[in-house]
Order: sequence, then structure tokens, then C-alpha cells
Amino acid sequence: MKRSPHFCPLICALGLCAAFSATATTPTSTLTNGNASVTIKTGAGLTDPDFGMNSWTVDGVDQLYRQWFWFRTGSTGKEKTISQLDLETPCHQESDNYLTTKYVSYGKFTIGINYTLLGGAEGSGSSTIGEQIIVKNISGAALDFHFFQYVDFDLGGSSAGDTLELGQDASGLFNSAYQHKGASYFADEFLTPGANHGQAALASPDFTLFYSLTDNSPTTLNNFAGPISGDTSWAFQWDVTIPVNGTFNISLNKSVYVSAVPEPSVLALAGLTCALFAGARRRHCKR
Ligand SMILES: [Ca+2]
Ligand SMILES: [Ca+2]
Repeated sequence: MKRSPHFCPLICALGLCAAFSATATTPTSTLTNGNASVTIKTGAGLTDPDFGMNSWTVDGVDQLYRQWFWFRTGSTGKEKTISQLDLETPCHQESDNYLTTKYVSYGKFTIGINYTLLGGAEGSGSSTIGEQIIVKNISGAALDFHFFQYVDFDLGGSSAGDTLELGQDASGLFNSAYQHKGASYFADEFLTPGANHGQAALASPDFTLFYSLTDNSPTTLNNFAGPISGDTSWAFQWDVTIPVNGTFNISLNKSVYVSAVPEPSVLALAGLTCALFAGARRRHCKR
């Protein structure tokens, strides 16, 4: 197992784990559906960066080392994880496979993220996770906002031997990622809208890309799309100006599967995810 870059040992050594646990709200959520389960550490008000989605088990095989979200306001200063924000409302698991979360920077913005897990049939090896992200400007002035997604799949439960390439549309926006471990495991992601920047990078042993999001400097991803092989990881970056009371929405669809061409069930799952998103959007519009 690869060595984690997170800082928890230091925090625990300082005796702060209990305090962090005591202040966390719904620190871990587990979604289940069909042949799949996913765990998401949704704690808030935390400084330990080892939070977020940290396992995605499909037919008993953990495919995901980490996925999480960072942000920066303005062009200076550091990125922060959404886990360093407060939760505006407690995380709510509406059903076994659907979770809603809403973080807030009071007087500045809110970030709502809804997660939907769709498993395949037992033994199919396929599953899809949909994420709908809504950033709202509540600051009273235009908001210069930078949003980051970091993804580290370790397909088949092993960090070695994966190959990754990012995809771009005709405008140069990053709109997909495709990773595989030989002919045994496959993962992809599709994002809407496309991201302004992307970066494919090796994770262990140096976690350079991960640390670029946890250091003290503003980061712009370097747009290297791969292909690369090894313990691969990637990140996407959206740069937007959100008007007063305006929102910026991102939809992410990640899938894992065990044949080179996604099985029809995976495509059906992706379609179902969109339908669920539409339903979720309607629910959120109700006040
Ligand atoms: Ca940085
Ligand atoms: Ca990896």
C-alpha cells in the first residue's frame, strides 16, 4: 500500500484527533448500491487535508485512493479544501445511495455537493458516481472563484501500473479523463462544463500535484494531459467570476468497469445519474 501524504499522524501525535472528531459533523458517510459502496469523509472546520472520498469498492475491490475538492478565491493566497469550511446544514443521506452536503464561507459563498452512487449487478465490475456541485456567491460583490477537483484512482486496489490520459474539447477545455490498468480495470470521468486547466501527474512517492493544492501558494494546473503510467492522479481547475447572487454549477460523472468498452449497463447508469441530477435539482429548487 502506498504511503499517504496526509498529516493525520502529526495531528494525532499532538492529541488533537479527539477534538477534531468531537467538532466534526457527520464525519463519514457510506453510500451503497448494487455491487458498490463508497465512503466520504464529510467533516467540516478541519485542517487535516486527508478528508474526502477515500474508497470506492466495486465487487469487493477498492478502486479509489482519494478524491476531493479544493477552492481559492482571488489570484493570491493558498487553496483550501472544502473540509476547512463549515457545514451550513448537516449532511443528509436521503437514501442508501444519495447524499447532500452544503458548505459555507459565511458572507462569501456556499458550496453544495450532491453525491449519487449507482452500482451494477453483482459481478459486473461496473459502477458510477455522479456529483453535482453548486457554488453560490452570497458576498454582495462579484466573486473571483477557482475550484479544483483532485482524483487518485488505484485501480484493482493497486497503485502501480495504471495509465492515464486527460481529454480536451475543441476549445481546449478539459472535459474527460481515462485511466486503465492494462486490460483488467478501467475508469473514466466526464465533466460539464469543461475545466479551464487540467494536470495529469504521478501521485506517489512525491504527491507533487496533491501538495500543490495544500501548500501556501496559488496554483494554476500545468495542462499536461498525459499519457502517463504508474501511480497516476489528476486534477481539474475551473476559473470563474460568479456575479452577485449568481451560481456556478459543475456536473461530474465517474465510472469504473472491467472491459475496454463500457458495458451498456454503465452507460445506462450514467443516464440514470443525469435523471437523478435533474430530480435533485428540482428538489433543491423547492423552498
Ligand atoms: Ca497551491
Ligand atoms: Ca493512483
